[in-house]
Amino acid sequence: MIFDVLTIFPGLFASFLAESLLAKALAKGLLTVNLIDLRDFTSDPHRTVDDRPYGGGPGMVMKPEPLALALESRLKASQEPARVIYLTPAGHTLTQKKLRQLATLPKIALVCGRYEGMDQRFLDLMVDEELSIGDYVLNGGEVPAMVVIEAVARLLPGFLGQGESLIEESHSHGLLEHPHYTRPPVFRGLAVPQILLSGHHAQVAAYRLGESMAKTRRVRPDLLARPELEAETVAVLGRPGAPLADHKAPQKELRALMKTVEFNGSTYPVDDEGFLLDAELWDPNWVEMIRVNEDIDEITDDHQELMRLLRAHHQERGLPPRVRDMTMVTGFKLKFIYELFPSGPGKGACKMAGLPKPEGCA
Ligand code: JCE
Repeated sequence: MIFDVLTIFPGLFASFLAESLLAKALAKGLLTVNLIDLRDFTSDPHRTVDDRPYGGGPGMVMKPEPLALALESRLKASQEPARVIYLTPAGHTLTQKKLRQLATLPKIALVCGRYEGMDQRFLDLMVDEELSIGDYVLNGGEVPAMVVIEAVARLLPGFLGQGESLIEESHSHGLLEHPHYTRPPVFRGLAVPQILLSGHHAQVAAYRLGESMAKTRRVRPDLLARPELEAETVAVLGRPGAPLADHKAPQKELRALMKTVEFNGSTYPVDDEGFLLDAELWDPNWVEMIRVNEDIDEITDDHQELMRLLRAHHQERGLPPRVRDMTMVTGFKLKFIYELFPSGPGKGACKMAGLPKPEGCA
């Protein structure tokens, strides 16, 4: 993919193209950006690119000759004619759909205006398409051209890792993004929503879809106007204005209640009975801490196997196994579980395995 950028400010593009994923894509040859300085296509000593508007009025207009000569010089430089796009607040609004079309083209010339705009005859003769990046006015087309380059580049095969591009497809269901969280599990009194720590993929996906729908309804209800989305959103959230079900109500600040424990320099968020709240943080150091607390002499292979079985069950179901199911889930006799974990299957085994407290546990 080749971009030719026609501008009187090529310097504006230098750091934009020299950093980040875009720089990598340019280095890989995934795309090429040719910067063309319109002043190189003037023939007067002052390198003049603008002139006063016919009919009067404030401001200046870009002269057509340097623009036309610059485009024609690019035509000579390669066989392939470019799709010529002029960025202007008077253009069609750029959409992701439009960007997907642009990403299939071999060559695009982006014409950046300044002043009050271009001589209309250049537009009539040489421009294929006028695009606006949104309903606001900038001082020129350079920032809009960068927007087009960046948004097209990330659609090119190989720009994002293979995985990421697939993710993009499966997530572009026309809704706004769900919230994201990373470590630490508690930040300034706000905890990460419990469901995200559970390790249960189906429940996480359902939670995120609900959050996306709620956000979209709040911020961009216009995006829900498609009938299939409308119906699905009502199915998940109920009618607009209806109170949210308890389990879907936004989790506010019960968060400050979360405790942490520290062991050998690691900090773990726990509930008030000491069960680990973030399944991701489970590690040998946690196991060692519980071993000491539970007064167990040594972690044996049987301890390890029991924990593996409990964790597998939790992964699959999203819930820790209930104590009454523990024999069935693990194949271990209850008496043997008590020998391994003298305080029992819930308090000892689930806690050491990094699971939440199971239902029916004393
Ligand atoms: C531009 C200007 C119109 C007064 C060349 C603005 C595109 N989405 C966009 N916002 N702004 C632009 C844009 C693009 C090119 C030019 N101006 C300034 N435009 C009326 C001033 C000149």
